[in-house]
Amino acid sequence: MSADHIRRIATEEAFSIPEVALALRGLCEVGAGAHNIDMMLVRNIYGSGGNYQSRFLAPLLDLEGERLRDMDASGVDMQLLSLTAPGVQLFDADTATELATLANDRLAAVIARHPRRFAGLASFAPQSPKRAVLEMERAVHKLGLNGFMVNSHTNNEYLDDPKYWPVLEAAEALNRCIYIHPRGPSDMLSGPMRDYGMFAALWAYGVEVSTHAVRLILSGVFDRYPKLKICLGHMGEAVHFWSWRLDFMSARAQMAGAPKLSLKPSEYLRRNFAITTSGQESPLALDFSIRQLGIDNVLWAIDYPYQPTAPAVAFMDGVQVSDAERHQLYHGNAERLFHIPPLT
Ligand code: 1WB
Ligand code: MN
Repeated sequence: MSADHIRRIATEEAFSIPEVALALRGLCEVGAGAHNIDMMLVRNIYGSGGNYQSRFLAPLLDLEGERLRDMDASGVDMQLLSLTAPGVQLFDADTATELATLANDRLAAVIARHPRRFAGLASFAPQSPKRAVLEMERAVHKLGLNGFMVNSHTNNEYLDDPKYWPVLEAAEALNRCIYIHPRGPSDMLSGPMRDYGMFAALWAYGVEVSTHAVRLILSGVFDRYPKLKICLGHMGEAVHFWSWRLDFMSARAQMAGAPKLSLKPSEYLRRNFAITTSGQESPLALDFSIRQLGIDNVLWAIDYPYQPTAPAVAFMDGVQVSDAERHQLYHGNAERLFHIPPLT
């Protein structure tokens, strides 16, 4: 690599393991949740029969072959890996806890073999908050993983629910960020999303996660856990675009009885959130995001294998920012937020 190469750390990069893929295929075979949006995706990717999305299965399961060649071809130094959506969140608590543990072990093993090429976000099973906390502690202290990944709602519940506060408390205490990745929206949000291909990345994913983020903000959990950091992909799922309106309307909502907040929503967005550019390669949206959230809170991502690598690199190489800012976007912020050792 040339002397002026900027380290590139991609921060929302998906993988799976055969055991999780088989368990998801098992859900298809028993006909689970036939009308559930996640099951539409699961059938597309893991079901037998083949579909336009089934081409993702092989690259998800591959870690050390084509994935590394793809990274090399575009000068991507490191992928921050995470178990792909819906992770373990469709399973019963025991299965989910077991599969999260297995996926985290596998992740740690591949990072140990390629410490300069991979870092990883640990999975946990919110279905059992108590065991989730134990796994989060193990993932950081024993496995050295870099943060956490959760695929939005769990059985239609969001992390502002007090039953999940131990998970938020653990992330804050461990000083590791929780990345909230999309999955099919919860039941009440799903109805209008079934048509026109809207059910996943096209539209439904963003509605699901932006709703999750706004619930967290308005519930007041960031007054309870002021150091908690949440990461959102897809250019922040557009939540920060709503800053002014969130501030204005939440003041009204508080006067009408909503929980009292010590900060404005826009202030929590700057203090408690970071966003990545996964699958959202608009220079205009990036420029707005940097100005609204601060350069420290914006990180580069590809969304491999769902998005092609080369255009994601071309996007970040081409945006009009200073050299120092490009370094932050490409690697400095990821190193700080995800505890990835800087190159010496
Ligand atoms: C797609 C994208 C499908 C993602 C996924 O299924 C995930 C898609 C789990 O583009 O069809 C993703 O992570 O962005
Ligand atoms: Mn993704």
